[in-house]
Amino acid sequence: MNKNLRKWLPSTISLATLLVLSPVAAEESNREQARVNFEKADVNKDMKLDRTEFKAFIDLNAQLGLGRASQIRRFGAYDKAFAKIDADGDGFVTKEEIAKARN
Ligand SMILES: [Ca+2]
Ligand SMILES: [Ca+2]
Repeated sequence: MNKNLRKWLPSTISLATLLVLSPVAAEESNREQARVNFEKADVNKDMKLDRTEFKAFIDLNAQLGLGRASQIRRFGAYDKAFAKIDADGDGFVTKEEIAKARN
């Protein structure tokens, strides 16, 4: 029994590692997608999103099922989400503010 357990343990560990690691990899590609969407939505290329650009950003993310974008779109909660992410309240959201809001 113990012998078998010892034999199986390493593969159990690597499987567990895999299960833990794959969501991280998915998270990474989601971040990459969100970055691409940010640039698409940033029509005037000032590296920040106003309310109109932010709505486009959320819609792009929602299409890909990223984060909470689908919920924001479904409930039309763009303004609420914008206010939450716009930490300094200057009426624009930056990549940094989005990154912080995610944590
Ligand atoms: Ca912009
Ligand atoms: Ca801001």
